[in-house]
Amino acid sequence: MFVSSLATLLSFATAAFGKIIYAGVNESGGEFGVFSPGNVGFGLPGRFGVDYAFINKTTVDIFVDQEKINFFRVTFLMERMSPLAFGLGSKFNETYFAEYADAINHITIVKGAYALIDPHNYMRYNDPSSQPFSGSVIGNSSDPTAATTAQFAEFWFELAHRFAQNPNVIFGINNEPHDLPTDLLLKNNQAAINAIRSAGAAQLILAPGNGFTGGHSWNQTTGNGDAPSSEFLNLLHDPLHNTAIDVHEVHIDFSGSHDACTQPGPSNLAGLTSWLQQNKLKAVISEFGGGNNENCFQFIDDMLNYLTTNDVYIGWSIWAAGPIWGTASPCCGADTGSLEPGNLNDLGQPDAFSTVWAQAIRPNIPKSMYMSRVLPQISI
Ligand SMILES: *[C@@H]1O[C@H](CO)[C@@H](O)[C@H](O)[C@H]1NC(C)=O
Ligand SMILES: *[C@@H]1O[C@H](CO)[C@@H](O)[C@H](O)[C@H]1NC(C)=O
Ligand SMILES: *[C@@H]1O[C@H](CO)[C@@H](O)[C@H](O)[C@H]1NC(C)=O
Ligand SMILES: *[C@@H]1O[C@H](CO)[C@@H](O)[C@H](O)[C@H]1NC(C)=O
Ligand SMILES: CC(=O)N[C@H]1CO[C@H](CO)[C@@H](O)[C@@H]1O
Repeated sequence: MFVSSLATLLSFATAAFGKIIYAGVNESGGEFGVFSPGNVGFGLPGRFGVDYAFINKTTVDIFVDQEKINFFRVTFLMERMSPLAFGLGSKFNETYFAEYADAINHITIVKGAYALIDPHNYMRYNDPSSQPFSGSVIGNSSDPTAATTAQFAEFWFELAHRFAQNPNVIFGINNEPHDLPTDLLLKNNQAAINAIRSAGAAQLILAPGNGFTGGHSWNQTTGNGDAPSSEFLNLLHDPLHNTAIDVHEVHIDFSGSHDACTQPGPSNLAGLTSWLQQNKLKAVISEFGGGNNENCFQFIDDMLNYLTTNDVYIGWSIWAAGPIWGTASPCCGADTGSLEPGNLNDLGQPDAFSTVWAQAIRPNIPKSMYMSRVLPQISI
């Protein structure tokens, strides 16, 4: 008892004085309904509320009002925002955009929290049927069907322009790029930053690395010998010095299928932490997770404490809540369920909101966070 209350006191003290600005959850669902290997175009454009959905406003309200989090990562699919018939660029599906904007506006304007815009595309466009592996890499000049870096910039200019006046919006350039030359990733990231700034949007940008933007492999080659993210991401330039690094430390065991947590966050993030310090950069861990067991609760607690005590980290969001997970598990073992409040797991028991969230996340939610305020500028 003494040990645990001391731990609580210590975590309260560090949380209160730490530098975590954003803490929250992934809202995943806008990218759903397209998985059908080889079946290009399956699920496009899709039916809102059936094939895909962004948030449940009632559960977002629970997260903000009761759990006091201030950060939601909201996924969408670029092939729905920029339909294949138009190509990647500034011509949007206005229906899909309006549905997405309604979710973002609820989080940011109604609730006063922050929303991270997440094109959930692995730096690929034109075939999400076997994500994360299908589709042409953006800017691949050897692939005549690939969208160009210039088109990616047009897409970001348009999207950023539409949210430029909302200070609670954060721009995530893309979800989990992988298996592409790291210099091409740098080029695409830089094109997005330039486009966002030229659209008059000054908000925080999060730039992802290669290798599914894994923190544990930040200074290693990934894929088929692609150069380490650490050799390129420090070359980004943001004229407003308001770009941070987007890192995923998914499930702590790096896999959605295992319920055991075996990869300690602190040691796996050590190389990234040194690199961030050396380059005077900040990072947000926008995806991580763990199963419904004491071992994972401890791993999550250890990682969140590590983020709190290393001020290069400014935020985190766990994977995942969302309106249409049902009894499925976004990660971490079939029986864990999602983090959506009020849902059940596949065994008909309360889902991870009652277990993982209650045991490992709620105690680590910083007690003082910025809400509805213009934030200090940071990095790059
Ligand atoms: C736009 O999205 C809506 C909703 O999914 C869909 O009904 C419509 O067909 C889409 N339009 C285009 C041009 O893709
Ligand atoms: C680029 O396209 C070529 C031709 O389709 C392909 O062989 C190559 O693997 C692609 N590169 C990447 C990084 O996807
Ligand atoms: C990456 O960082 C880790 C931790 O600091 C270090 O042990 C390792 O040698 C580094 N690897 C490379 C290739 O720099
Ligand atoms: C939204 O969440 C509330 C609270 O858990 C639930 O009662 C409601 O059924 C949900 N709505 C949808 C459309 O899932
Ligand atoms: C850490 C984490 O769980 N990230 C998830 C956020 O949502 C996207 C959208 O599905 C997932 O792919 C990530 O794994």
